[in-house]
Order: sequence, then C-alpha cells, then structure tokens
Amino acid sequence: MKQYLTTPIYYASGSPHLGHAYTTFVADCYKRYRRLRGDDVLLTSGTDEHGQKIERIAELSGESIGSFIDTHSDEFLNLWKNLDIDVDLFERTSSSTHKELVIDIWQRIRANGDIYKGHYEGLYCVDCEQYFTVGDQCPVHRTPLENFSEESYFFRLSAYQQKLIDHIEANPDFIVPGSRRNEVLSFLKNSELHDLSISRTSTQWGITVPDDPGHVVYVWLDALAAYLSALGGLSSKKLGCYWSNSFHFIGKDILIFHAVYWPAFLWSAGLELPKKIVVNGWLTVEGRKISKSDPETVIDPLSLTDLVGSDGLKYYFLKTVSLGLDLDFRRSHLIDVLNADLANNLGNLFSRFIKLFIKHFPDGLEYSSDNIALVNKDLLQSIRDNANKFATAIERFDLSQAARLFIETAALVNANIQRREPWKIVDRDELGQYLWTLHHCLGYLTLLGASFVPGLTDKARIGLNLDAEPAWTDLYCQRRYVSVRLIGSLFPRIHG
Ligand code: ME8
Repeated sequence: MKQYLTTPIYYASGSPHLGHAYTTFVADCYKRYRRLRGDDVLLTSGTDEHGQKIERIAELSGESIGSFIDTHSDEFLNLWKNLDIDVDLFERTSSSTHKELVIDIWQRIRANGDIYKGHYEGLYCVDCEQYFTVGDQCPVHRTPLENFSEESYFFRLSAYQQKLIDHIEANPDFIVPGSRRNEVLSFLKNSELHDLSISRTSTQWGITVPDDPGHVVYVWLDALAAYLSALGGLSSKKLGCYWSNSFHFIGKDILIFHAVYWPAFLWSAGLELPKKIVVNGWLTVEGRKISKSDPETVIDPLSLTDLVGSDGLKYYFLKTVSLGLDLDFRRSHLIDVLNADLANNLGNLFSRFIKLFIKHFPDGLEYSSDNIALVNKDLLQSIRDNANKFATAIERFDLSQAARLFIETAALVNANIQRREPWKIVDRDELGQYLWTLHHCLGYLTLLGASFVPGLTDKARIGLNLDAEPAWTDLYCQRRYVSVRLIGSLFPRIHG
C-alpha cells in the first residue's frame, strides 16, 4: 500500500525547537511502523518561507531575506538528519515548483467561482498570520492584535460549512484523537464561517496573485499547498500514486487551518482530501507553550540529543505524551525514564542475554520450533500477543501505549529469565532450547522497538546476527540456526 505522511511546513523564521521535533517524531514513528508492515511510505517535511512575519523578522536580523530563510530552512533539514528522522521529501515554499502549483490552485479555485475581491478591516496577529474577530490579544501568542485594513481577495469558505460538518461526521477517523475532532465539530456547529481573506497587499514577500501583482497569496493557502507540491505538482505521477492516502501530522495550534480551510480549498480546486489529520498537543515549560515567540521556553533538541541520543529523545516523548495532550517538560523526568526503561530494562536484557549465549554456545545453536518445550512455545506466544496489542495501539495512534507495550515486553522477558534462572540449568539441551527461544523473543522485541528507537534496534539486531532490515512478518517465522555477537552497551546510563 502507498501512503503519504506529512509534518507541518515549519516557519523558516527562526531555529527549530523541541516542539517541532516532537510532531516530527510522531510522524517518523508512524512511518517506520508502516514500512515495517511492508507499506511504501513517503514522509514530507519542509519550510514555510513567505509572509509578513518572516519578512519582519528577516528585516530585524539585518540579513537579506533570501539568506535568512536559507539559513533557517537548512537548520530544519539538518536537524532531521541529526535526529535520524526518515524524511523523504523536503519542500520549501520559495521553490519554483511550489509557486507554479499555488498559482495552479488559485486558478482552479477562481474558475470554480469561489474567489471574489473585497475589502478587509480587522484585527490581525502577524505571528499566526490570521485575522481575529474577538479580543485585542492573540489567544495563542498573547501579543496585541494589530489593526489592518486592506483590499483583499476572499475565498467563499462560508459555502463549505455544512459540507465540512457532513464530512467530519461521516468520517469519524478523519481527525484524531476524538477530542480534537469534537473541537472542530463544535467550532463548525456553533459559529458561522465567514469568507476567508486569501490575499495580502501589506507585504510583497509571497507568491503574486495571478493577474493582480499588487496582491500576494495568503501565507496559509501558500503553505498548505506545499503538501501537494512536495509530490511534484498536480499532474505528477507521484501525486497520483500517493495523495489519495495521505495523513497530516500537526499540532493543535494549526488544527482549524488543516481541518477547515484546507479541505475547503481542496474541494474547490477539485482535489481529493487527505485521509487523516493526526493532532498532537503542546510541549510546555513551566506551563508555557514552547514557542519561538517566548524565547525563555525554547529548548534546542540537539542539546538534549548530546545528553540522551536521538533514540532517547524520541522514545521519551513518544512514550510520555498521550497524543493530543500537553506535556510539561522536565529534564530530570527525561533522565529517570530513560535510565529505567532503556538503560536498565532494555539494555541489561540484551547484554545479559548475549553474554550468557556466547558463554555457552559461541558457535550458535540450532533448533526447530516444532521441537521446543511447551513452556518455551508459550513464551514466544506471549511476545506475539503483546506485539499484536502493540500493532492495535499504533494503528489507533496511541503511540504512548505502544511504547509502553514495547518496554513491558522487555520487562516480561527479563522477568521470565529471572524466574527460569538459565545460569542454573545444567541440561545442555534444556539450556539450548531456552536460549534459542530467548533469541527469538529478543528478535521480536526489535520489531516493536524499530519505530521508537531505530538506532538501538539496529545495534541490537547486530548483536543477534539478524538482518538489518526488520519486517513484521518475522514474528511468524522461526530461524533454525541462531547466534549472537558481542555489542557494546545498548543504552549507557545517563548521569545528568
Ligand atoms: O504553524 N509543542 O509553523 P510553525 C508541540 N508554518 N508541537 C509544537 C510546539 C509545541 N510547543 N511548537 C511547535 C506553522 N510545534 C506553519 C505550518 S503547515 C502547512 C504550515 C509543532 O513553525 C506543531 O506541530 O509555527 C505545530 O503545529 C507546528 O510545530 C507549528 O510550526
């Protein structure tokens, strides 16, 4: 099955922080799982480079806008490499393919009669690039709203209100988790959708509206379209293959843009909707959202990676944050969880197993699954049962539960070893059968770990002399001959 996953197209207005990394971890984890299941998956990320906000910040930096966005876009791209995030496509909204696609979409929407020219007067948050109708402060950034008055093109968003409600009701899994779906539904049912201003004259830093050079395309229409341009444009083969099964991974701050504006734009342009929008909550520091506009909250993911590694960081956030909910970040908690789960539980399991195996069977050992004792068959089955529960959790986007199942499975094997005390078994056949079984259990465990701690899993599979590329189907085939090799510590204890 072909599948297309996207992270948000992050603003190239500053350096990436932990919040950006978190959404990208969620998307990367899901991608790795789908690939393990044999799917052909593409993951797109990118940078959002137009609009007044970027123009203003670039001006303040004293750099030319071109080099300003290049610097920050490169920072995002490098971060994904340094965090071992498996991004296939990286779209920049300043690219020429993207510009052509935005113009194409504008023309389709206009041809459909959904664009008209008018005048906008209202309160605007430049950080959100959005008009607000109530209050004098931005509810997200807590900064004063600015009074804007400009000629603008409008999109007939109001015409799509009922269609949006119908679509979300008919497709209960369109927005996950359910709490976020309910939020969008109640927004659509309790407020009247106004037509949306989709051009700006207050900045020239954007894509020029076809046939009206005084206007640039609203930055959100521009940025959302990057999900399509990353695939190469509306008539590209890739888009034809992947778009119909696409999932957007986003934070709750940009839910309305994705769940209301984007579907309406796509319908109007005669294009298919994404299959799913997966929404995460916020990482906060002392209760404040981690945000570029609140510099005291900003945490550089790479500084934490130096301490705990990219696997440690991924595992901690995926396990600790329940999808859709917020998490207040505490460094001491990060260290405690990783020491307990990855250093003690998982790391010790592999090191004691490999040492024991090498001591008794340095040349490997051979058995057939038909000939092993029932107690060993039962152990293998209990790992498979956990793996099935793991798969159900991940498919429901309950990544936290899936991560817990992964580490509980390691604990289950540790407890089994503690109970069976293989170091006391004198019968060589009994010991061989048990170590053969444990080898398979640990191999299965790497299937569960591959989406959360891919680096550790790769190393663990080297220790088990298994193929580098794991596949879910390995759960159901047993190798006769198994062997191990010594590897260093899987996850050294952190002294923070
Ligand atoms: O909104 N906790 O870009 P952006 C969790 N360019 N996730 C967080 C977070 C936090 N504290 N802070 C940021 C934009 N994020 C637009 C997107 S898409 C077509 C255009 C993550 O750089 C989260 O995914 O402000 C959030 O939605 C996104 O970064 C916002 O990134």
